[in-house]
Amino acid sequence: MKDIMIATGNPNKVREYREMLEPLGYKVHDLSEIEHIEVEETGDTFEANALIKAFSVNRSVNMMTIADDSGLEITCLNNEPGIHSARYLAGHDYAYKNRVLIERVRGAADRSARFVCAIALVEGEKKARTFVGVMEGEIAEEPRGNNGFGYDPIFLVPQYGMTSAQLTPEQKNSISHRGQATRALLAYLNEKNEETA
Ligand code: ITT
Repeated sequence: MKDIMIATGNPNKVREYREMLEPLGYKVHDLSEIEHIEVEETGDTFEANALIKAFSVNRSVNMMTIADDSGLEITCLNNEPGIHSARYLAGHDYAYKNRVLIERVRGAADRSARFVCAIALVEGEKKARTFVGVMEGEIAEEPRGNNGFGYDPIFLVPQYGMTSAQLTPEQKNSISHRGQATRALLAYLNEKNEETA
């Protein structure tokens, strides 16, 4: 069994990583197993912040560690909320944040948006890599769906004609930014295992 620590305080991310990694034989660990570590996301890119999170946690555990920094970029809002997605309109719930974003996009000719996910894999103090996934879509006219989390109810996935909150977990993972970054990570890990076999 290959052990992997998911360095995130977001239980929805943990769930999605479990859905994707456990069927492949990974033993998924999360932060509930270790003492709380305060991490400041001071980077100005998704990749930089993912590395900060993964390095901070890897120092306290004896297994490979991944963290992801992710967010929603809306073209007509200069790619906001972007790396500030979790902190955007802090103190308000996502039902409110999603309504505000729909209002801000109302009337825009270009409703395009994308979810971005950078995964950092850290295997030691100097051993790190990042993997990025992007899912392109549009901001919906109204929030729809109860699956997923965060901005999923307002993110329209063109190939399904549904928001990512209307997709099943399997459908979302098969196309999502996090799913794509995870598959790139897995390809790297498989290649590495073959080399050392
Ligand atoms: P950690 O830093 O502890 O991992 P976080 O939720 O603060 O948890 P981020 O800083 O990476 O993580 O912020 C990501 C935010 O982007 C997240 O809170 C959601 O608002 C949004 N987001 C990312 N992936 C998403 C997805 O698959 N569906 C909906 N919203 C997503």
